[in-house]
Amino acid sequence: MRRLFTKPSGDSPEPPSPSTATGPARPIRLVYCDEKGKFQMDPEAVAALQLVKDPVGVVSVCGRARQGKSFILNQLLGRSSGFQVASTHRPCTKGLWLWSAPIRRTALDGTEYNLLLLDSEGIDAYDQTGTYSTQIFSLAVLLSSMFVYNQMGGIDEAALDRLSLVTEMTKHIRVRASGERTTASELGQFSPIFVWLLRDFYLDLVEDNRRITPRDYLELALRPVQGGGRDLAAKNEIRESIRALFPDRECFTLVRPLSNENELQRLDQIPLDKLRPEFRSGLDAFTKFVFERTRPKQFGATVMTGPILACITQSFLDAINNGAVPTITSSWQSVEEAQCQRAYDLATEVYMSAFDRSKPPEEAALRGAHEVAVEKSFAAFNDSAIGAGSTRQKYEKRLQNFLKKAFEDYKRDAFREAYLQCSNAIQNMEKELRAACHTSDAKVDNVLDNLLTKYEASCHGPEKWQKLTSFLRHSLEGPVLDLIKKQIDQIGSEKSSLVLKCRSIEDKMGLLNKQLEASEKYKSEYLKRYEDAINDKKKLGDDYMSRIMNLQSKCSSLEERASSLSKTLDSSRQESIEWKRKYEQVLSKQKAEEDQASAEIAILKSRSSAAEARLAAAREHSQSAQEEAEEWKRKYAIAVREAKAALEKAASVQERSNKQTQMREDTLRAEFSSSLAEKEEEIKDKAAKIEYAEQRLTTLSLELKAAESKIKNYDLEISTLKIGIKELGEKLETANATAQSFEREVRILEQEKIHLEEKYRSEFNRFEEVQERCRTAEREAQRATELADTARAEAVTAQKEKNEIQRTAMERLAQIERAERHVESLERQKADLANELEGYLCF
Ligand SMILES: Nc1nc2c(ncn2[C@@H]2O[C@H](COP(=O)(O)OP(=O)(O)O)[C@@H](O)[C@H]2O)c(=O)[nH]1
Ligand SMILES: [Mg+2]
Repeated sequence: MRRLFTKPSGDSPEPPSPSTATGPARPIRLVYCDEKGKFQMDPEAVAALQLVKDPVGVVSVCGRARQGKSFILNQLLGRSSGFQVASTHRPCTKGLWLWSAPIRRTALDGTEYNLLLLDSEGIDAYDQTGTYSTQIFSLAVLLSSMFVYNQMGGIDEAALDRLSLVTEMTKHIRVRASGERTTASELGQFSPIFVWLLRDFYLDLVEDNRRITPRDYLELALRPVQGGGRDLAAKNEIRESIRALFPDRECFTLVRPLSNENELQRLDQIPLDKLRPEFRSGLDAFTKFVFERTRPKQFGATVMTGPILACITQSFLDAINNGAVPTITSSWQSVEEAQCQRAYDLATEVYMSAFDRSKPPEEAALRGAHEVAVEKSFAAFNDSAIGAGSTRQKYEKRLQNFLKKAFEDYKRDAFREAYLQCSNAIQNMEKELRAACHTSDAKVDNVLDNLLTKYEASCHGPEKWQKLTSFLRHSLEGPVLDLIKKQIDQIGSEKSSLVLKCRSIEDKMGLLNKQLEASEKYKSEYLKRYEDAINDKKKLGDDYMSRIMNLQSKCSSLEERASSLSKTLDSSRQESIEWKRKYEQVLSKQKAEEDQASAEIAILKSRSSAAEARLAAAREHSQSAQEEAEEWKRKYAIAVREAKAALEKAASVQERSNKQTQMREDTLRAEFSSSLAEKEEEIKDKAAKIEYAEQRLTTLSLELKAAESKIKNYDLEISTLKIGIKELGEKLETANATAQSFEREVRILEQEKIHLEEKYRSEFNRFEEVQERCRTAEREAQRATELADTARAEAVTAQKEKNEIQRTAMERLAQIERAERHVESLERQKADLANELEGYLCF
């Protein structure tokens, strides 16, 4: 549900100000009666309606006060509170109230629309004459798609009588502005669906012992009453007018919602499920009917929208306030007129702002911009305009005329301005061209190109090319031709100087080519020499390498031999040391033996001394025994003999041992001396060998030294060779550098040659280009002359056509004037007739 307005000001019936245009949904005054008794529209409601651009369907509920109208409207809204449900006699502000939030609905045929609910207040509350009630009643009928007449109880004579307001309505509304009084059936064509809602209905709907529907009940009630009498005619008239006014009608009955009287007073506070089921089902049927059958209100092709509703309400109120009778057709027409006028104003504004004034002033571009703006303008018009009849067509036509005129005016101004611009530009171009032709280095094609590009970009309009053509013709025949002739002369002289230059360059090139050949020859010779030197160097290198290898191998074999000899020397030395050690062993052994012999001798000496001692003892004993006896002489003699023998024996033993020792010594000596001699011999031999080896060694080391000195010599030679190679390399490098510098020189010379060739070619091309431009300029001059001729011929034809059109236009104007005069006379006739008719009516 859309919400349009702000919070209501509580219970106060005072309308909120239009500035509070947002907020929760609530009832707002649509129409009220001011202090002067004039009907007014509340600006807030108007503003709210202006926002509802889609089609609207209007359901209004009318009837006497305090009969549950507001309650039933709240049920349609699906709310317990909405429109004020009053339990007292305090009436709300008189008039029509609108629920601020339209209900978005889709009709059975798929049409989307906004459902607006209208509540009527104050009908017959204070109205003694009934005029006010009738006016509100009429207004509600005129504005609604569905008109609900709410009433307590059944349809009886009193109820019908109360509805006689309806018959009153015909006095208050007219279908057309002129003509007779409008009948109820005429009004019926514009009537809403009529629903008679009967509240607290208690009757059984039975007729001739069969159940009937509320609709049947309504139809029965509206059936003419049979009989006679004055009242009867009045009764039937009421019935007749209701039937005529509401051809599409329906009736719904609702039982009393609750039996408790007190609770009935505050029905809006009782939950729906506490109400009687019969009431609830009746309410459902009624709600369903309202939602299904309501359609957007329509008049002819114009579908009611929020703004139209506001507009038409105002139109009806104006009529009522002026004491006139609201006229449906005129009101709708005035609404259509106003809406179409607004649409027209808007469309013209849209056209003026949408027209792209930045487009160049050329027919096609301007027409394109015009068409775009026209499309937007018509879209704006169609968005706002209503109806499909003559009013709309009239405004469409006016809009078309306006657009056409606006476009023509704009085009004329734009073309005039463009013409002036072209003329100015051409004048400037002439000046510039003349100035350019007089400069020394004048390049007329450049100047012309620049001028033409500038002209093309900045100048527009239908005369653009004609002006340019005449300018070109004048320029080409005048200053440009002179300049070109001058240039051709210049180029001729330039060409001959270039040819001369070219020849000298060719000579130079021949010389340079020769130099190049010589240097190339020199280069190849040098390269050959360089290669030979390299080969020699390689050979020498190889030779030296092989010699070095040989020497190295010899050296290594000598080293091997020296090492083997030193090994043999070492082993001989080892052997001689061994022999020395053995000799020392033998010597020590001999010494030991000598020591043993001397020890034995010492022992023997000690023994002999012991024997001498014993002999001395014996001698003492013999002396002692001399006294004793001569006997002992023999013993003595024996002892002497024995001693002698012992002495002899000792001497012989000593001799023998001495001999033996001597012998042994001699043998040992002999043995030792022989072995010594042997060893000495061996030593001698070894020493000789060593000597020989040493001699060899010295010879070998001498040889080694010689080889080393040789190697040194070789090294020296190698280093000298290396220096030679280095020198050769350096020479080679310098030769390379010279060759490279020669090559560079050659390249520079070649580049010079290419450059000179290019220069020659470009000069040649320029010469050809100039010739070509000359030719093009001549051709263009030719073409420009042709174009000028064609343009002249076209201008003549256009002039003829213009004359023809002017003539036709004059004729048309005369026709229009005639038609206008005819229309005026017809209108005068019509006015006369109207006056006559009015006089007749008054009469
Ligand atoms: N008896 C009866 N009272 C009702 C019914 N609907 C509403 N009322 C009560 O009637 C009083 C007036 O209701 P309201 O909707 O303001 O009537 P309005 O003046 O016609 O808009 C309130 O106290 C409601 O509670 C109904 O169907 N039957
Ligand atoms: Mg009410």
